[in-house]
Amino acid sequence: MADPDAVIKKIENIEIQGATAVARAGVELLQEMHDDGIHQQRIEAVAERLKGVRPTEPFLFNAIDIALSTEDFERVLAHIDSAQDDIHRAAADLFEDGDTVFTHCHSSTVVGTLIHAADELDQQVTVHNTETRPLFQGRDTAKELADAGIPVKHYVDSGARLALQDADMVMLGADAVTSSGHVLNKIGSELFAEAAQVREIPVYVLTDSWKFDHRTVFDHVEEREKRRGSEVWEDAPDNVQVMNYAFERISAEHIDAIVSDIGSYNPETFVDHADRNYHELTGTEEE
Ligand code: RUB
Repeated sequence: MADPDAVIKKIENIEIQGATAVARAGVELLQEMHDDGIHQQRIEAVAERLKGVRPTEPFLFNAIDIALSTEDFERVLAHIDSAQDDIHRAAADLFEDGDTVFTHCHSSTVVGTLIHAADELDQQVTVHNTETRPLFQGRDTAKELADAGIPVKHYVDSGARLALQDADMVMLGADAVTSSGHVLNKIGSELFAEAAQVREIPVYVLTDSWKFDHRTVFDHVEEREKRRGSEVWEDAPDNVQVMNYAFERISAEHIDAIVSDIGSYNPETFVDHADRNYHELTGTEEE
């Protein structure tokens, strides 16, 4: 069985990175504990610790809740995989051969969609992406796309204006979708979405419907992870407070469509469907 402390550490240090990979790793760990006959109380304690590691990850919370309440870990893992396939297919309709797609950070959903389009549909796009300070997740995006034969132009974060110049669309992942249809994603996402809107470039968010954060239904403020300042500046002077917010909110008004395993919708309609879907899956009442 994997060591729970080691898995939690990897998630905390962003060695296991991106909402989908984090949810998958969390459920796989609990499944192993369950299969090894570990006492339920201990499993629940690890589940609570997992939920606390990256507070802006409702996919992890939802996947854990559904897995524990149904004890059907395989079904949850199967959902994660099949939802990715569904999103890849739905999102590939958004671009045409020869388009340029701008993306930020590392979303396995966006990367998977671009590779699916190139491999399965022979749609060749060029990708403009940002390096994504402070942890450079954009390099993973660039490497994975380049390995798949997709041409990439890689920009420093502040070069996004230039990167957007020839872009046909912005394609972003999501960590959370709130009840108002806002999306939380890597810091910088709203800046790029706003800049895209000024240039009339459409903004698409690709997400598993289980990233809907039902805790925001009564207008609770969704939690926004703030990470240690040393990731940005290791030896910053004592009186400099380094503000290392991991995520920011892309306002629903800057999003043209949310493309998900349950369909492509405007943010408001997506929320209706995702909320209903969650309550059907968990057997809980809609608020
Ligand atoms: C990752 C990030 C990704 C989303 C979606 O931030 O913002 O866009 O998690 O990823 P971090 P995916 O590097 O802080 O985890 O599409 O793989 O679920």
